[in-house]
Amino acid sequence: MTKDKEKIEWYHDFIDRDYKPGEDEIIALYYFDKADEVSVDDTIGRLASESSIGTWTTLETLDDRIFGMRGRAFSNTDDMVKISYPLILWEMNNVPQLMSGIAGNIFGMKAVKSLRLVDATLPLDYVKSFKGPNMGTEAIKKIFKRKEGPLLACVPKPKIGMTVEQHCQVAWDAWTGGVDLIKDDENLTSQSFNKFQARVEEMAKTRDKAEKETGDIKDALINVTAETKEMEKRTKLIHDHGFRYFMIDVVTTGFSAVQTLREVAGDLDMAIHAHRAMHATFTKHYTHGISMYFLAKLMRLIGLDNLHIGTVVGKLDSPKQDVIDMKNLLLDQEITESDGRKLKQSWGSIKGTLPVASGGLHPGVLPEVMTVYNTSDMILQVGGGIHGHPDGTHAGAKASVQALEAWREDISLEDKAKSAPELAKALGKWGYIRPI
Ligand code: RUB
Ligand code: CA
Repeated sequence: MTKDKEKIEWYHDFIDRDYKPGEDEIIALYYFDKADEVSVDDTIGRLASESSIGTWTTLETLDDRIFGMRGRAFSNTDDMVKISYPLILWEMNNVPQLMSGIAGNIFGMKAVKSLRLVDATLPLDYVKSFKGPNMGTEAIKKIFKRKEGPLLACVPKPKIGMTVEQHCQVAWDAWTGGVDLIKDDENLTSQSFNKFQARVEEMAKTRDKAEKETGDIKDALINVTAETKEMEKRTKLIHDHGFRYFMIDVVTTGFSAVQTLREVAGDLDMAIHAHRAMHATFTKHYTHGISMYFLAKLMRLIGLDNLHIGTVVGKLDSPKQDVIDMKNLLLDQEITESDGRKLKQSWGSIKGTLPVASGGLHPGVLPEVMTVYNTSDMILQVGGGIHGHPDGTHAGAKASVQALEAWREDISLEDKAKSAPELAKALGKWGYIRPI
C-alpha cells in the first residue's frame, strides 16, 4: 500500500499482472479508448480504482483491510482490460449496486474517450443469490403443454393507436390463424384509446373464444410497463384474468423494478416476457456502453423467462455471432470464454431464458432464423410480417405457421407454397427480403 505522503496519485496500485483471480471473484472485461494525455496503465488503474474502493488521490483513511478489497487490473492489451473484484464488494441479489460499480463513474472519467463493458464473469456464490427464471424454457411444456417450440408470437400493428376492440379483433385473427402469443408493443401501456384494464378484460374473453375455436392453448404478453407499484397491480390483474405471462420493458423500467416484478412472478407462478426497448442507446456501438450480451446475462440472472436478442435477418441490428452467443448464454448452463467477446460463466441451477427473434420478420425469412438459432427452444415474434399479408392478419398468421411447417419438414418455402396458398401470397408480396 502507498505510504508516500507526497504522492497524490495511486492508480497504478490497482494494477497487478501477477494476480490470479479466485473462482469466487467477479471479473469484468472492458474495451477502452484511452484519452491522449494518459498512458494505458494510467487508464486501467483508474478503471480498477474508481469501480472499486479508490478515488483520485491517496487517502489518510485507507487501511490494509480495505486496500485488500480493491479491484485489480490483472490482464490487458492496449484497448482491452480484465479487472477482478473480490465478492465482498458486492451485495447479493442487487443488480443496481453491481452496475453502479462496474458500469458507474468509470464511464464518465476523462481518462477514457470511450469505454464498453463487454462482459463479466459472475461467480456461482453471486449467481445463487438470484432466482433466475420462474419457468424459462419450461414454459413451452408448462403453459402450452407442448414438448418443444418454437412458440409463435404476434404483435398487433399499428403498434399503438388501436382501440381495445380493434386490438382484440387483430388478436382473434392471429390466434385463430395459429399464433400462440399476442404481444403488446413496447409503447402500448394504458393510453386513452386503449386502457389497460379494458384490454386485459377483453383479451381474456377473446383468448377463451380462440382456445375454444382452435382447441389450442393461447396466451398473451400484455405490457405492464409503468411505475413499479402500478406494475405490480397490473400484473395481478393479468393473473386474475387467467394469463400466465406478462411483459415488461426491462430497460426503461430499470433493474430494480424488474427484480421486484420477478418476485411478483414467483408469487403468482407467472412468466415474464422482457422487451428490451432503449437497449440500443448503450449497446449499439461496439466502442462505448454495455454489450447486449451482458444485459442478456443480467436478465437471465434476475429471472426473465423470455428475452429479445435479435434476428440477424430483420430490421434491427443483430450480428449473427452476437445472436448465437446470446442464444447460448440464455440456454446453456456452462459458457466458455472467447477472447475479447465473452467470458466463462456457470449458471448452476438457474433455468434457461427463452431467446426471442423479432423485428422485421415475415414468412419468407422464418426458416433462415430457425437455422441461425439452431434450437426449437425459442420464440419467433412477427408483427408487420403477419398484418401486412395481402389477405390480412388471419392469412398472415397461417402463412407464418406454414413457413415453420416447411422448416420442420425440411422442404423449401416454394415447395410448401404449392399446397399453402397463404404462404404463396406472403412470398408474392415480400419474397425473401431482409428489411432494414
Ligand atoms: C417487431 C417489434 C418489436 C421489435 C423489437 O415488430 O415490434 O418491438 O422486435 O426489437 P415487427 P428487438 O415484427 O413488425 O418488426 O426484438 O430487436 O428488441
Ligand atoms: Ca415493437
